[in-house]
Amino acid sequence: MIPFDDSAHERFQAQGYLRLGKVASAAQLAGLQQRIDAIMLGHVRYANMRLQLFEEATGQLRRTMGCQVPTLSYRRIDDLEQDPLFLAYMQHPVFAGIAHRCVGDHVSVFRSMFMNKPARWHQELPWHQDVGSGWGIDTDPITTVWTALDEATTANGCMQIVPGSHLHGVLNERHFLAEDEQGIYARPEYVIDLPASAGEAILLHNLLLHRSGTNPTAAPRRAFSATYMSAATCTRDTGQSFPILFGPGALDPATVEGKAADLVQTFYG
Ligand SMILES: O=C(O)CCC(=O)C(=O)O
Repeated sequence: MIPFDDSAHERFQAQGYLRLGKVASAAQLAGLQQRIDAIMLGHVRYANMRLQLFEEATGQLRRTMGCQVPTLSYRRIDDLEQDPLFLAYMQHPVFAGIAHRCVGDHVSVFRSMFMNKPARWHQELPWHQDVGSGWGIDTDPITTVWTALDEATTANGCMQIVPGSHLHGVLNERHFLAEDEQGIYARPEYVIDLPASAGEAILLHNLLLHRSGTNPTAAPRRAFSATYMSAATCTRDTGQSFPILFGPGALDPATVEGKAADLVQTFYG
């Protein structure tokens, strides 16, 4: 694990990403791996949790509220800050230090999101930045921690990034890059693979260009990402703020309750 000192902060600002090492203990990682599978299989249930299901019959992605089908093929799950194990991980002292330095004393989470590439997953995630007007919030966040829950390799669709691309600013308000923009900003010679071992955490600038490929292997490639931002950040339509991770009003894993229904009606991000 590397300390987030001045030199680490400078490297993050210059490159747009920083390997943080294995922040979770082996026991904590095993807990997160087991918990996410238990959520997908409906053994641990949250009524107001948004899941994205891949339906093999139609080849379409469909959102469900709460687990409606027990399967390890969910593509994405949001609202994980209501789960005590994921909340405790997001509040790890290493992340508290980073959030304090990059965001401030009062920090909320925009999305606490499981991203899955189930076994034999044939869809690519195109080049994008994690900002844009489509997110519907009044300030673009800049710090996301992405954690590999399984080893991510070139063979199973690890992330690819363009180091330094965050310095271009917002390239496309619609989140994904258009083809001509890819030809300018994500030329093959600019791209590096970002393999990671299970439990490894990587700090990503939200403006950093990233994508990931398919997973033709027989095992899933699971990951968890959390976006830390100022607690003052609100949705543009309703003025809704987001769950607090650090500072006054912060959620506590010992007392956290299921998320309120009115916080999951509209999808931001
Ligand atoms: O895990 C991946 O493949 C990509 C995740 C991603 O795009 C994100 O966390 O913003």
